[in-house]
Amino acid sequence: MNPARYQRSNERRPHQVIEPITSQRDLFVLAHMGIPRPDAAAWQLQIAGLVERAQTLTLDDIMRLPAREVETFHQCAGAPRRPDLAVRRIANVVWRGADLAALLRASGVQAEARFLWSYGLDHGRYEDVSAKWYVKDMPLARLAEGGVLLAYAVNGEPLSPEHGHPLRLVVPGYYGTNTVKWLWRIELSERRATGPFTTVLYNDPDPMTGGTRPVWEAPPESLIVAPAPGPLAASAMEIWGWAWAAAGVANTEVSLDGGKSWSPAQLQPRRQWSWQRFSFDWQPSGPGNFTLAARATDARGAAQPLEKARNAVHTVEVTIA
Ligand SMILES: Nc1nc2c(c(=O)[nH]1)N[C@H]1C(S)=C(S)[C@@H](COP(=O)(O)O)O[C@H]1N2
Ligand SMILES: [Mo]
Repeated sequence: MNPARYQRSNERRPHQVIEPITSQRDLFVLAHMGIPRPDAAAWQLQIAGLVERAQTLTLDDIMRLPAREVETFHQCAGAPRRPDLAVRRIANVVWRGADLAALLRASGVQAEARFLWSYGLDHGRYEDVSAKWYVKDMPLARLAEGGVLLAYAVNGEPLSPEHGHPLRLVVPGYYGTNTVKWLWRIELSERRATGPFTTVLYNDPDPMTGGTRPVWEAPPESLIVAPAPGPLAASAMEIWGWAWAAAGVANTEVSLDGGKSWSPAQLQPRRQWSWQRFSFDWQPSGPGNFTLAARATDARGAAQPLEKARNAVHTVEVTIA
């Protein structure tokens, strides 16, 4: 691995997240233990565990399968053990790859299989844990909803080393932590994976059950792109940004008073699992300080909390001269 340590780079401020499709060059990089740099010619993917026929595939084998493209938001959940912190690390990309559900159907899924484990080539230490590999899991039932890819390209370009070359898992609607980069093994199991990234990390308290809940699906969230924080002229303007949710966003609202009162915003439809643009025309009533806020509600009726959540409401402080 090079480097063999935690990587976080290419972070952007909300008002910089303007382009509808995030180029690979602008995409944030998150890697817990470092960046492995496998030789694509020697690399292989194993499909194992509760399948009728275990398989080993080369990159050529995977690239010969029918190619699928999926547009989806790509979001880092933030600190693994801080469900109360919103980091707003968000992008929207088009992944290209092979359909994992079709490949597994061809391998034959055994009846007892419930979870899909995915292994990345990276290993080592992250904070107080150490791992032989980066291993994540997901419910096998998610495959039936479609869009789960073995991706080798993003926005038409091959994956760069930082973004998972030669292959990564893509689970549209799930937080980024589940999109395993440098993928080398898929394993079907009756139970959840046992490594640190699915046990001590990335399990949030669940108020509904009193237990914990894996950081899988992304709840509704939104980000104000414009205006940027700071001084503004007293002229008419558009308040706009992006909204997204695993289930799709059903409506968005804007507040001019820090979330005390809300007005409906206009919302564009989503494409596959893409983020959705919202906008609100504002004519400031006069000079003063305003706390702009946006709130998304998803297709299941869940809304963003005001604070203390990964998906807490984003606010922007502006001053009208
Ligand atoms: N193998 C591996 N895959 C990984 C990670 C990792 O540390 N190792 N980090 C995850 C996290 S937390 C995020 S947010 C996304 C980031 O993907 P990107 O760097 O391509 O934007 O990759 C995920 N996949
Ligand atoms: Mo992340």
